[in-house]
Amino acid sequence: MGDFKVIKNTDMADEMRQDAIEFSLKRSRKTMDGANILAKCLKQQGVEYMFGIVGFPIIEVGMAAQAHGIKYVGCRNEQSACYAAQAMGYLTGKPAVCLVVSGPGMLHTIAGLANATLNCWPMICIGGSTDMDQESRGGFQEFPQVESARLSCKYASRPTTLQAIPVHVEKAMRMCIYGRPGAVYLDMPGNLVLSRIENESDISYVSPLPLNPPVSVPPQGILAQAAVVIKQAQRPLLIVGKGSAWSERGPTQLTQFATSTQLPFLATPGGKGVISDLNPLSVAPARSLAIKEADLIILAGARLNWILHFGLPPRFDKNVKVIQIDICAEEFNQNVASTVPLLGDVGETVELLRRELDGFTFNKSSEWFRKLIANSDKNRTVVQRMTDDHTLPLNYYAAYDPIREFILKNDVLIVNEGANTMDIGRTMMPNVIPRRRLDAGTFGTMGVGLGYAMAAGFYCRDYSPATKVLVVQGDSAFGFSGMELETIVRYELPIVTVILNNSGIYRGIGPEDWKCIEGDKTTNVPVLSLSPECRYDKMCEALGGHGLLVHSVPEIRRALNEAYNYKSGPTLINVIIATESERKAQEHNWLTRSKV
Ligand SMILES: Cc1ncc(C[n+]2csc(CCOP(=O)(O)OP(=O)(O)O)c2C)c(N)n1
Ligand SMILES: *[C@@H]1O[C@H](CO)[C@@H](O)[C@H](O)[C@H]1NC(C)=O
Ligand SMILES: *[C@@H]1O[C@H](CO)[C@@H](O)[C@H](O)[C@H]1NC(C)=O
Ligand SMILES: *[C@@H]1O[C@H](CO)[C@@H](O)[C@H](O)[C@H]1NC(C)=O
Ligand SMILES: *[C@@H]1O[C@H](CO)[C@@H](O)[C@H](O)[C@H]1NC(C)=O
Ligand SMILES: *[C@@H]1O[C@H](CO)[C@@H](O)[C@H](O)[C@H]1NC(C)=O
Ligand SMILES: [Mg+2]
Repeated sequence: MGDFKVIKNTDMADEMRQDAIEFSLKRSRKTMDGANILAKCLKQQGVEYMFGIVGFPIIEVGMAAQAHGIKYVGCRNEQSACYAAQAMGYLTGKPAVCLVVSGPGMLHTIAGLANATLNCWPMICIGGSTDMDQESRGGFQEFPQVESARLSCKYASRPTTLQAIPVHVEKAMRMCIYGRPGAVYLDMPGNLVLSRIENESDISYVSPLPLNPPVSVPPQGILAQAAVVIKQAQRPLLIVGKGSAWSERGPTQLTQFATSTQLPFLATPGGKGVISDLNPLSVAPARSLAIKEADLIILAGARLNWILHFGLPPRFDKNVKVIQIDICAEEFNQNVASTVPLLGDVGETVELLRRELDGFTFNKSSEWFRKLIANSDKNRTVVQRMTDDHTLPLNYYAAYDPIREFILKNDVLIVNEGANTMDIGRTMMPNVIPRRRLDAGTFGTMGVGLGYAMAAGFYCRDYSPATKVLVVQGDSAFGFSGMELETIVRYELPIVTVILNNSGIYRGIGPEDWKCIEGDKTTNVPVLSLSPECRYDKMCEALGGHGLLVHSVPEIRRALNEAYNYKSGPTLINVIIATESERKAQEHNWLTRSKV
């Protein structure tokens, strides 16, 4: 009797399962769920890439995204996914999406969102969240996500009905890419992901947003004022920032402007390559002198924040005039009064300014120019001396020499992070075209490297196949997201990572000294130290990639060539450098003071 009942129940369960499957198949033909409406809107609005980690309640969103033709990249940590999405937005000019789960997943993206917003890079983060009817009742991974995102984003919103999704997606696109770019957050409650609408005609889709933001330029009268100020300047300096790289025709127009005016220029880290670093008008090696003595700076899409020492004494002249060109009105008069504020697209504005200058050229035989060139040459001599010193373990400059040589011979997209590794890398690795350098940027964020590298890897694969991705990281920086090597292996990206290993943050201690540490390591190991026996190259091999351990300049040179012959995945080159290899002495230490 009992047995019969069990069998009967099983039959019934089977039947019900069959019914359920048929029902859902039938339903899915006619109806649309939130996940699919969201994916369809993202695709319509031009989203091409999605980086993320799935789980409750957004697995269906990831699946729907793939079904609608969006490329999905599964990462190992939400921070990296978020960094990858923003770098992709910067490289392609089209926002990418970072897809994450509720609560901790979403919170792991906050550092990345802040990074994108401070850095003015566009991206959309989509976070799943607790079902709305469980809110404030202790729902699974419940957290005030929209409020949490708001401080780190330009904009945050949550659709509450399926019909509202298209409007929220279009606005998310618009907010992250129009005006000054930044991050936006879109919250997707679990119940909305799964709920269905019987007839898709009840959804009004929004037509795709034009991805080239509207362009504005300053009035002619103000351009004329700027031209007068430029002609009067004795010691002018053009400073090219990341905004110039973002402006659609910025790189061409800035290069024309420099060529036609013959003004000496410097680039911020994000502005490197807008005008080639190899252009003879570059006075990068004389940066300190140039900013200290300039009587006029033309600030093209750069901010007077910490990277430019706030534009203030002692690094700048207290009477320096500023012709500022920016897309964001709120940025004018920040820290230093703008002598002439030029509000508009950087490239288009510079183009009008060039016409206004009507053939004016700065005198290349002037005392100012000669002084800058002499100072540049002097600095080059100092650097050359360190570069030529091949004593083992290598100093940073010597380790960078073969890397520089490689970059000059190839089209390379550089990812660079660390402290000394990045600061020295900025001067040792030239950029000849724009958007070929991704570094810890305005926020100084460690851990961005491999996420940026993934974006760079897919970007090169899909848009620029002849370009090679080269990551140069400090050993500490690598540690933040080293596990993403597995992601890079999984997607077979031929990314080469060079680790400049000094066994620590800024500096470490070598294996001999390490052995001498006695007693409790928590009290006796210096706070800057990392493990001196760490074989990061073996880690890459263990995950399915290729690993090389090198010590000398010829070994680095050989390793770089060998690495790019290994085309089906990542190579990690572990370069042992001196634990005490510091930067050359700086005249002003206030940006490096916490490092000494
Ligand atoms: C998210 C984050 N955590 C901590 C820091 C502080 N910090 C600045 S540089 C750095 C690491 C520098 O060491 P490494 O990457 O090995 O480069 P090195 O200077 O040794 O070449 C750290 C941890 C940071 N900038 N960002
Ligand atoms: C869906 O709605 C449209 C417009 O309201 C209507 O023409 C169509 O017949 C509906 N389809 C179904 C299957 O109900
Ligand atoms: C160039 O050299 C001068 C004088 O030695 C020094 O003060 C300055 O910091 C150097 N500039 C750069 C960019 O290294
Ligand atoms: C440029 O400057 C040099 C040095 O001051 C001067 O001799 C020369 O006449 C100037 N040339 C022009 C065209 O002003
Ligand atoms: C974000 O990442 C970019 C890319 O390197 C970096 O330049 C910037 O400093 C970072 N910004 C923040 C706010 O972390
Ligand atoms: C890192 O460098 C130190 C010396 O600076 C060395 O002792 C250690 O073995 C290196 N780690 C490796 C190879 O991963
Ligand atoms: Mg280090």
